[in-house]
Amino acid sequence: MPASKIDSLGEWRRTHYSKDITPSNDGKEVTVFGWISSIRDQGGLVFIIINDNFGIMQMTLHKNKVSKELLSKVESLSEHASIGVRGKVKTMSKAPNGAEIVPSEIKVLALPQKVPPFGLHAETLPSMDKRFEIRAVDLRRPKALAIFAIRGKSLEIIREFLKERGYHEVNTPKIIATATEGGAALFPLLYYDKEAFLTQSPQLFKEQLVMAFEKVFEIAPAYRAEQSRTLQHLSEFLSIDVEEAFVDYKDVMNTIEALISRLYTGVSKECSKELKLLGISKLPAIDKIPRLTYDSIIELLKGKDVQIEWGDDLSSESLDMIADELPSYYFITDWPTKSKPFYIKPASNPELSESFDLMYGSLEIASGGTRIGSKKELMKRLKEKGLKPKGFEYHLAVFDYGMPPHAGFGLGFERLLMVLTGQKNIREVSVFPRDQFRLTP
Ligand code: AMO
Repeated sequence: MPASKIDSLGEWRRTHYSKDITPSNDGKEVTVFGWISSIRDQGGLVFIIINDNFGIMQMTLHKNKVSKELLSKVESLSEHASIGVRGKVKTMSKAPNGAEIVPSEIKVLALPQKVPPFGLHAETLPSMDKRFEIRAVDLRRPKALAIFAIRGKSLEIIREFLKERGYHEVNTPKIIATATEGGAALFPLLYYDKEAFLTQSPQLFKEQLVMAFEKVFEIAPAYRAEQSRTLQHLSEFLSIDVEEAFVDYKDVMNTIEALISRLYTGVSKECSKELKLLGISKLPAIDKIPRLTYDSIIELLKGKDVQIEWGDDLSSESLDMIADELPSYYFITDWPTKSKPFYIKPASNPELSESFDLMYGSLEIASGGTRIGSKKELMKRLKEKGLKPKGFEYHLAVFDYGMPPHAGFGLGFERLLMVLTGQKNIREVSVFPRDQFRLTP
């Protein structure tokens, strides 16, 4: 594209956003900026949809009423071009927000040199890998924008909910010395001259922090070197971690229930346009989430064509069968102690633990439990799990000073968003997903 076709920004600055192009500003002179998501040439009229930070606005050009210069500029435009527009707001019931802009001047600020291998509004898309090579452009699709509007709003609602209830937001180190989540693999790294790892979970930090803050939460990335490529695993995901003193796992499940309920009400209210765009006419109201013990799940599986012994973790095959009967949210509680990490508290029958997983059909959304409060017991459980207490000395040390009873949970935010936005692949709800085969962009 010849450089002469590109205008400089110069002194132009935005006076209004798309959300301000409404009948209440009828007649007002405005300067707006954005990128073009659609152009329709209908004989004497050209309709251009411009996207900005707050949504979309329409610019309408009457070909026989504008200067040659303006017309030739408009003819040079295509989807994805970035432009600035000066013009007057005019009430127009069919336009987004009930008004449009009739331009007097246009600045062409960036023109695409390539046509993306997918249309912004296309129903069928090329493979995800192809789209993700230019993810920033892919994110301009209205459906992707809707997902991330819901993602942003959900985070806001969750933070607000936790803060209202008195949880302190904390940030803990992401470079750590020892593993916490047995099964999940670590990413090793060189920390000066020592081996260190990227954190799998802020588990031990959040537990320690209840000593001082009593109620804490953290929203931060967690890293898992997942060896298989699935639709629900990322190597880097956003973990919502909550920990609280003087409660047990049942109280924590109540908190999750209230959190999910608030999230659904809030997203329904504030993101109805985005949900509709994603084909979701209405989110259900979530009130009580059923609680089923691990034992009852095993009973349920007994009549089915699946091999499972008491004490086994639930295979994806088993989970699919459970999902046929429990397609929405439910908790699986009181897991066998041996299937849970060392910090989970065994129940009065020590074969069982005070633990739960929050499920949505076959998808695990969160897990948590009551924690062990005594150093002696924690050391015993570490050994039973084949871990060396020496590696956890820094953690065990604080238990000498009186650790209050406490409980908490960790929730995979992208998985929750998959459910909220109806996505089958977790990568669609992450701006730049990381998996075994993707380290760029
Ligand atoms: P857990 O290992 O079950 O528990 O992880 C908590 C939640 O994190 C999500 N999750 C993932 N999401 C995307 N990609 C992954 N690779 C991935 N791995 C896990 C899941 C899961 O339920 N410390 C405990 C929590 C606690 O007890 O407080 C923990 O990390 O949704």
